[in-house]
Amino acid sequence: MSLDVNEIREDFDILKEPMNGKPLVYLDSAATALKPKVVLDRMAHYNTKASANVHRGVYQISNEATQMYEGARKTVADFLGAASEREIVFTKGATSALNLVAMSYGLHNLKPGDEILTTELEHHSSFLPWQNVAKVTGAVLKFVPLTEEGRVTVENVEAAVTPRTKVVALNHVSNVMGFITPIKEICEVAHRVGAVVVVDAAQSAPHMKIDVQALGCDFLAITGHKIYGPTGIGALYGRFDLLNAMAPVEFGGEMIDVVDLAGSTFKDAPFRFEAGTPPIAGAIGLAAAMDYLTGFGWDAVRQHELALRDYAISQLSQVEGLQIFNPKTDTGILSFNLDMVHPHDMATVYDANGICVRAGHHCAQLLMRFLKQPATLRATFSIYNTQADVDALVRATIEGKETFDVF
Ligand code: C6P
Repeated sequence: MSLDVNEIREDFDILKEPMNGKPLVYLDSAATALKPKVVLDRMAHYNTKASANVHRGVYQISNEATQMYEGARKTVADFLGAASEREIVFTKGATSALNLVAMSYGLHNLKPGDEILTTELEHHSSFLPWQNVAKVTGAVLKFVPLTEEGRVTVENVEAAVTPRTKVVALNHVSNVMGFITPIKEICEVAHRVGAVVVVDAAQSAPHMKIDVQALGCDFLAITGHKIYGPTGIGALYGRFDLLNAMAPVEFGGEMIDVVDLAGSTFKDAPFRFEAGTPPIAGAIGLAAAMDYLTGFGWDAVRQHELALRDYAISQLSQVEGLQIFNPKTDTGILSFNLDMVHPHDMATVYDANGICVRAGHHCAQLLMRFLKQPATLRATFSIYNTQADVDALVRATIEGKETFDVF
């Protein structure tokens, strides 16, 4: 089955709103995806019909709220193929999920001389928490060399892993290159030396089926707003034995077992990691978004996005002086620059044409250094994008080239 994009576009009111007097062409879903009506409706339902706190009240609407919130946890567990919803911690997003692993597992389990393996392909949210763990614990941060193209390979991980490797932290899909990392095989290599694998799946979760058990990873982070859900919600998957042995990093309401002057005890995972009132509407919205997305079928989603990718590459390649940094991208994420034109200048032309793309270092400065670029343009293709969107992008690119042509 292929996607009915016209029907999908009806679910996103924002696509009817012009930008700078032009029809909106939204090609920045890797930064944040648009939110369909069903997500807003389910959040509104909670806020208008059952707006009570969870796990606390003994009255009807509080029970309803708890059921919706815990139901959302089950939806996330199913979405990720987790063995149990006890392996799902709700967080603010991928950043806080990755920080949680580093600050709890990392700071408590690593010691001087231990090795953390990561890559220059990482988003800052996947790299900086481990740089901090290395600084605090005396562990050594090591980098898997990327291929010339910028990929992480199993062979290079295998060559970099040592008996001292305790953590392997890397993304499933790069937010700049769109490459898929061979996580399953890397997990096998890492587990041979007893290391845990922490996967940043912020950019894979919106585009492909994730099965944490099949991947064999120990931790995996996702963020709701890239999966057509709301901002302020994400999730950490953690293998239950690991998660339940980890110390909380935030302390407060509802994460406790017994509180006493002499000391306190805490609930089992995942609740010990959810101190205070959680983002209830966010969790409910995230579950709605996951139901919405999986309803299309992963094959149809992937086929649609890859067809747009192929069309965009074929069209953009004809623009003289345009360099695509990832012509073999595995997803709908495309990074490019026009010779001698700063991406922010180009972004102003796109903006004037109603086109949203991202220009900048994409929170991946290590990778910008690898690419020898201060910044790039990035367009991402998603379920609501069309060939007409690609055509608009190409037209504006040619206009930008003519506007800024320095030769
Ligand atoms: N990348 C982008 O434009 P948060 O901000 O916590 O929702 O997600 C952080 C994050 C983590 N890992 C990867 C691979 C990401 O791409 C992101 C967010 C956005 O590429 C904003 S910088």
